[in-house]
Amino acid sequence: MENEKILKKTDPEIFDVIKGETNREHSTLELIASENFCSEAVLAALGSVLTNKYAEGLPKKRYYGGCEFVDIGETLAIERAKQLFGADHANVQPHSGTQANMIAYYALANPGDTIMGLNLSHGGHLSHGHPINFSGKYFKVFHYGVNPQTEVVDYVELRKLALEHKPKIIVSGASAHPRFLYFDKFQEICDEVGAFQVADIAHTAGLVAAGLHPSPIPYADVVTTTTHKTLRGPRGAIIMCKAKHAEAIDKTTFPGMQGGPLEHVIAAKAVAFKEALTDDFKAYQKQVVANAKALADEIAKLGYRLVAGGTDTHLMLVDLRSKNITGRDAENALGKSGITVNRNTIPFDPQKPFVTSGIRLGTPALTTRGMKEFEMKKIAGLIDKVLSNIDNEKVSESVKAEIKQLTESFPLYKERRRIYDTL
Ligand code: DSN
Repeated sequence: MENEKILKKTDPEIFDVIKGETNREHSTLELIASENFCSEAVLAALGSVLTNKYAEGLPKKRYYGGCEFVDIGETLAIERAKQLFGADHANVQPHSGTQANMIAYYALANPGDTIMGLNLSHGGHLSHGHPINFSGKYFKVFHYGVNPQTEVVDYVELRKLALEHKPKIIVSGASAHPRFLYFDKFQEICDEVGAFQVADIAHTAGLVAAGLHPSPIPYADVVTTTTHKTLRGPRGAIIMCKAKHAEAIDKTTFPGMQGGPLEHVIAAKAVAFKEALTDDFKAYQKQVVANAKALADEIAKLGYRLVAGGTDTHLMLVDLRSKNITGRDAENALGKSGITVNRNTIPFDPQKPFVTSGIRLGTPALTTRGMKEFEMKKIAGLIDKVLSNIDNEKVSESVKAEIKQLTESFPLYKERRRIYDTL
């Protein structure tokens, strides 16, 4: 309360930004698959004096004095990450998922070497070798894709391409692939062609930690993940690896790619990992997956085609072509009614990436609010109502009213909002 008062007095404009965003998060339905709502404990660590400290280096091996407390915080984060995923080694300093991937590539390969990653338009990620990203500029890239029939990663094509191009690294991982990825299959191919496997589990990390998605840890040389998606921690990333790569990963992180670590974020990562080690977190992840299945089933019943026929995970891709709507129009119409989604290319999309034929829906954030299968079915109906009546103000207003009821029944950051309202 005191902190908020001080902020309001010092900078009322930024106070209003934070208040507005808190209210937006509470009053809308967040279906962006890569977003979530972290706990008050995580927020408390983020907003702490740990932001003041320079701590280049690693715990007990720093280039600055006065690191006795941040050393404890960072060691807790490292040990908890290792325990959560069963990893040999963890570095908790990467500022973002893309930066974690950059560190992984530079630790294992040299600029100009060949890497392979999943095509962005088939569900990959910019940092998996897209030509406009550092990964596509500094490495020679060959992309693999999904099978046109099954729309899941085509391991046969991947093996063929890998044998042909002999990559130094094969990146396994995706940001829009609704079915399981099998890291053991990736590893077989890596072993055959002498490549390193870098698994990017940014999307599924929470599911992996809860044992609900195959883990890359026994196979991949290096595993990267963000900490703010299904893991429900602060915005940031970590890298895990086999013991033999520990030194290269640590040195490439600092001094190779980064300067001072963000110790306030690292402390918040430690808090999130502690939360993720509980049975409650496992139950939460189970519900995330159950909710995704319920939402996908209902969306399919309403006549939409789902890429890869459904989902094994927290997300799904909806092909809107049968309804004659583009992803861009759907994202805009849903947004106006209070349902936040992102447009997304579907495999072999005839539309440009700025327009797209699909939307991506994910359940981590709504599940954090306590919503279950019943609400997912209702939300599928609301999505269909909006998409079947684009530009119909009356329908949009009636959907908004239903969303208000729903969000009031599953309040978010209630105490925080109450305090903001009293100031
Ligand atoms: N932007 C993230 C996502 O939405 O999946 C990936 O970086």
